[in-house]
Amino acid sequence: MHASQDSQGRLLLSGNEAIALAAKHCGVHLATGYPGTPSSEILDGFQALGGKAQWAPNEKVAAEVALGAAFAKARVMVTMKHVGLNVASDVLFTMTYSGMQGGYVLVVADDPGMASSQNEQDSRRYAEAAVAPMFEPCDSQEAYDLLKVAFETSERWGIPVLYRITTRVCHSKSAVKPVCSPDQMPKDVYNPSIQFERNIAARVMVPGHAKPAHRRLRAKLAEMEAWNNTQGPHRTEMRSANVGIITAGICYHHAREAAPEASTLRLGMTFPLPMALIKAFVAGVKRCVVLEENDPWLATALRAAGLQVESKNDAIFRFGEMSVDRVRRILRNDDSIEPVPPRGKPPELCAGCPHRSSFEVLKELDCIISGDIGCYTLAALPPLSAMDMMIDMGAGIGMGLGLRHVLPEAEARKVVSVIGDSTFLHSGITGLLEAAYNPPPTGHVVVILDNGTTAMTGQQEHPGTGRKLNSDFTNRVSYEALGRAAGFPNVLTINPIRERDVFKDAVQKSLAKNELTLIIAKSPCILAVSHIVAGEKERKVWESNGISGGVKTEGKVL
Ligand SMILES: Cc1ncc(C[n+]2csc(CCOP(=O)(O)OP(=O)(O)O)c2C)c(N)n1
Ligand code: SF4
Repeated sequence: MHASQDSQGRLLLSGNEAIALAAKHCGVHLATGYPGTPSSEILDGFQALGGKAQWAPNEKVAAEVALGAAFAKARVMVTMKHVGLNVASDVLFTMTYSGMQGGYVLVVADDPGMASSQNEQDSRRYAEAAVAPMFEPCDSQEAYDLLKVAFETSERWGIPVLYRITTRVCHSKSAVKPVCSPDQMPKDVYNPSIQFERNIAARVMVPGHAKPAHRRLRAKLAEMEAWNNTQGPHRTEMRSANVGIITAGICYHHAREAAPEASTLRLGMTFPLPMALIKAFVAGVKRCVVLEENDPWLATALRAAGLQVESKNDAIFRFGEMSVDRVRRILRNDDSIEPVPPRGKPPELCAGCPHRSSFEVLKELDCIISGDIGCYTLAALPPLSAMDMMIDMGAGIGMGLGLRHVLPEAEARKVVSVIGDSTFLHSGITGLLEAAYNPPPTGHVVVILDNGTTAMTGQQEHPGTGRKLNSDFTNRVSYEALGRAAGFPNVLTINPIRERDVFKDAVQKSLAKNELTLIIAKSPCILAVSHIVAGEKERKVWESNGISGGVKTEGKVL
């Protein structure tokens, strides 16, 4: 037994830790993804357990790397936050057609209430739109147990499976009894012979192949629904016949606490829905209430199937997380205004954060700042109030270019696009290409805030840090070389703290030119500085040993 297991063999794990352990016990060959709260710890956990885990530059690439591996019969897991699925959706919508020969589970972490996200979109809509089966664990034990069922479903139907978790499931800790100790492997672990077998018609999605693939997909869907009705991972708990609650995910636990006497149908697989099972449950109770966070997706589907169910008042409860108190209110049809929770202290940049200096300068120069997502988005809040827009990862460059194209010249000259290093590599590179391809008449100024890490989501490595998820050294991208290759005539690397005046002068002069300028504001995240500085020293040894073979950075070493 593992040291941290109790006398009954249980471990205290968060949902993310439970998924990492389940991935190990499911024999996952490769886990990949892009960081995003609340999903980020899954890959670190899997790697700590000895699994092969890696960060991709973005979610789409992660999903595609995993697909290639699954074409060779591997078991693969991809992790991301809900908005990451927007980025990966292009591959998702067609890999449900092509299918795969290995097991493919895409873990997507929704953030109802937007604890750390720019929206509270509902990933269940992706399952339906892309025709991908979806599982929704309600706690750490289910997060562990259902992953195996998800892989088996994927392999049985040759289809990618979405594994939807939410903030509370990801981060709450509860007891998990694994099938064996974390340092062992189950006896029945999936162990295929990894190999590539050519099947052009199944994998090259030209119309002639995609048309029959779409029909195959719909047929699979019907089969999966039949299976889900009779063998799906659901739990019907009949208590009082007066009230029944249909739910999934964390809402199940809220329902149990708020209404212990109510009967419950807890769905483990929410797409395709087990409609026959649901109909039988509805028929067995006098009043049936659907409990769900976010969109009224489940309630709408049940009503469309002709079922008379009650649901939350979406004018109130569509926004934010579900809670025990909210469930009580929903059950007693209480639509009164909710008390406003006390306002917490607003987040702020750390003392000594290099982003502070960059934004102070841009503010002093009265720039119009087209921003992006990362720690530096905090510059939008008082006292700096130095970011004018932020929508999605990578958008800062495109939005800045749009402003430059239409604003009167004097205003256009003030526009600067500011983007973090991880965000630039995630989806800013194409914005850089757009700038070079369609340069505005006044040119443009792009500032990459290179703090040597993905700070906002917990200091993950990325292709600009030159280290992999497991901290091994690897190739390191050169922003300077990228800028020049794209066609930027002016490329500068400046430390915005130590060379504040140089930085200010460079921005000022660049704004006055009708040219494209890329400024790399290079200074380490204060929380990661010891890791970065120590890494630079070790890297020199690594490179001098001739192991690199990669592109050496032209930037200053700090
Ligand atoms: C599509 C998408 N994926 C992931 C995230 C989560 N996320 C927000 S900002 C960010 C990266 C921040 O790193 P960086 O750009 O280097 O800025 P820093 O936080 O280091 O200042 C990530 C991964 C997101 N918001 N959207
Ligand atoms: S974690 Fe790093 S990048 Fe983020 S605010 Fe703190 S010092 Fe700045």
